[in-house]
Amino acid sequence: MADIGIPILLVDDDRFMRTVLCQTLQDAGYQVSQAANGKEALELCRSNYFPIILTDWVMPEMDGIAFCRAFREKTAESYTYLILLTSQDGKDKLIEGLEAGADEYLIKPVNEAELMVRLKTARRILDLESSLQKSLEEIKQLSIRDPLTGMFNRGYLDQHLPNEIRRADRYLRDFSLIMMDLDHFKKINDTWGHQAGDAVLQHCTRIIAGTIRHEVDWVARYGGEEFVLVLPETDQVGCGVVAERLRNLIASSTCSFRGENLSITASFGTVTRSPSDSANDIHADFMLHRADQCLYQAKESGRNRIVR
Ligand code: GH3
Ligand code: MG
Ligand code: MG
Ligand code: MG
Repeated sequence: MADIGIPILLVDDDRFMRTVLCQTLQDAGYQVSQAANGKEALELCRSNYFPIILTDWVMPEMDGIAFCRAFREKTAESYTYLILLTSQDGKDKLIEGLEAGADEYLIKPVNEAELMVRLKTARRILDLESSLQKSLEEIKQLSIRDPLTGMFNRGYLDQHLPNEIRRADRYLRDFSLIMMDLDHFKKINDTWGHQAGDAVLQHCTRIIAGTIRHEVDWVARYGGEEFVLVLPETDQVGCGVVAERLRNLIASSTCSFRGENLSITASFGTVTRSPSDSANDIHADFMLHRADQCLYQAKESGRNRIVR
């Protein structure tokens, strides 16, 4: 049975009808929920996702047509295949049902074999929809992530950093940003080759990922060997702790590449925005610029250090 576990919502005011259909669907392997009218069905759909809904037409409180209309008005993340079951025959009725948002229309008494093939069609469409969703999600990830490190890319940073800063400003929260740049990274490439450089970048990515708070913090690859860490709800002290932990972990670890243990250090520029700071700091460019200036000073004053 290929259908095992697919949730179906069965909506009908006729309890006998529901019992019979429910048994048929369960025998075919579907996981069936029931509602006695459109209103009850809408309520159930509020907290559950049903890929398929079979609904009667004539019902008290809210009929099948009103239900289809109300259901289609909601924005849904995934598609639901709606089948109207009814004894109302005729072209006009069919058009009205489909117009209201139904995908399919079955005349009562329901022929079991016909119901099964209609459900097969439903599953084909749902499968297509879910593979489209998956592709869209993959495309989205490709567009916001850097392929080498899996970190967010510059475009993502440009788009989301301003929102983060605005949110911190609105809720009167501290907000910190760390700009990190690997020291003499060019030397790694020149000495050991570009692939060694790539391995070092991945090594540093793992260290960063192990250091930040995953629920709120995030990090973007800003340039070749430059990273920006975004730390909401973090004051200057907290930011300093994160930067120092990172600096220390990177300096004390080695990246193994083809039998060699490669060492690297990194320099850091940090900037924290407190709620009492001037309005200028609200701008992402302003904060990035300040972090960049600090980073420059860290390089000038000997590298492998943090300047705030
Ligand atoms: P500094 O300490 O002043 O930062 O010196 P640096 O050598 O790290 O800085 P510089 O900006 O001169 O060199 C950065 C190098 O990073 C140059 C570039 O070829 C290399 N690079 C950028 N992106 C990648 C990448 O994806 N992979 C590898 N392997 N190297 C990269
Ligand atoms: Mg009815
Ligand atoms: Mg560098
Ligand atoms: Mg650089």
